[in-house]
Amino acid sequence: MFRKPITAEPLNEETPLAALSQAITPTPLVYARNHFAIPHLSADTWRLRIGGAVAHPLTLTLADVQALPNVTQRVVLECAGNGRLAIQPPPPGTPWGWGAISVTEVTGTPLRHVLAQVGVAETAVEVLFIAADKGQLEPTTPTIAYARSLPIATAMLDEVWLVWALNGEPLPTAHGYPLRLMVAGWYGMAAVKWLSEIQVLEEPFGGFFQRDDYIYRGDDEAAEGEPVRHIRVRSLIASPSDGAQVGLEPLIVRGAAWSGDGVITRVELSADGGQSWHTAELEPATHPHAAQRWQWVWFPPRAGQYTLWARAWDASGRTQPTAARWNAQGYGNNGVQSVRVVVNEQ
Ligand SMILES: Nc1nc2c(c(=O)[nH]1)N[C@H]1C(S)=C(S)[C@@H](COP(=O)(O)O)O[C@H]1N2
Ligand SMILES: [Mo]
Repeated sequence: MFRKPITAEPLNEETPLAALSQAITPTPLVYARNHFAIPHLSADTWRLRIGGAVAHPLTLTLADVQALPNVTQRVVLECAGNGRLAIQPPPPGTPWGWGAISVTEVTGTPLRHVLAQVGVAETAVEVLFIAADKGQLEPTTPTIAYARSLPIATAMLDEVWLVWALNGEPLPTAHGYPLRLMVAGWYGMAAVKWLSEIQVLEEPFGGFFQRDDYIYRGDDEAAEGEPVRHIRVRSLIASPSDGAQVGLEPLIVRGAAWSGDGVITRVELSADGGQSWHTAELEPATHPHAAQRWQWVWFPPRAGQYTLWARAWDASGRTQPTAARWNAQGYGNNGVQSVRVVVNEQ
């Protein structure tokens, strides 16, 4: 299996959907999503500066960060643009099919340990994360770094980590070496890679990737101008693959489902355009931030062409629309995926 190339510069590549039938996505198959060229940093010279509205600004080495209490968690990372290609006509943005999603085991320290060391001012409203990758949005515009903020209350949650390991190994260069942020349950834009500076802010951050990008406009489930945050409930079919040819015999349909608003409570499949839905066998939610795998045995009634649909429900009662969800930048489209299957007599 390989990652599927989407764009070369900057590097954007999808996880093959077949990999979602495994509990953990193997590191070489983890999708890569970049806005700029990938920076190559050395842990020896790298430092994390923490300043702004704090009592004691700090500069930490990687060893300093790794000396803090650490946790290993299984997490879904999904790009907010995942599924954009299914919106017709596709809105502007990286043309992602369905593979901008991975499930990995990350090791890091809750951010609040670092914030406790610097002493956050009572006037703080946000925490800003500035990365080492930089570039121009247009040939005539200034060079900017990738940077995103979190509300101060979010930054203090146990589910926000400074992460240095992926699947038990140091972060690969493409995934943020030596240190990245991980915000469980939020779309991937929040998981700032190649962290170089953390600033505690007394005013909300107005940078491009905060105020202009990653905003819902014209979305029927979000307020106008609402920031993109929690991952919308989604289920994807890992096998069969789209266009598969199968025999006229029982077929095990496998996939995974996840949500940023609660664990998955049910997955249903349809092979007849939504006329009938069948409940899949669902893995229990033993890792609350990971995906849950499911399977369903389909008995094709006769030879022919079929389209398989899967939809998930989460503990908050949310589910997926059968049609693609439109908004101006194509974020959070959790409309059901269609997988075409040809059933042959033999
Ligand atoms: N510094 C930096 N961090 C970043 C990005 C980026 O371009 N630069 N892309 C973000 C987006 S949109 C996503 S979906 C995830 C992808 O993480 P991955 O490439 O490790 O899968 O990283 C996020 N963090
Ligand atoms: Mo993303």
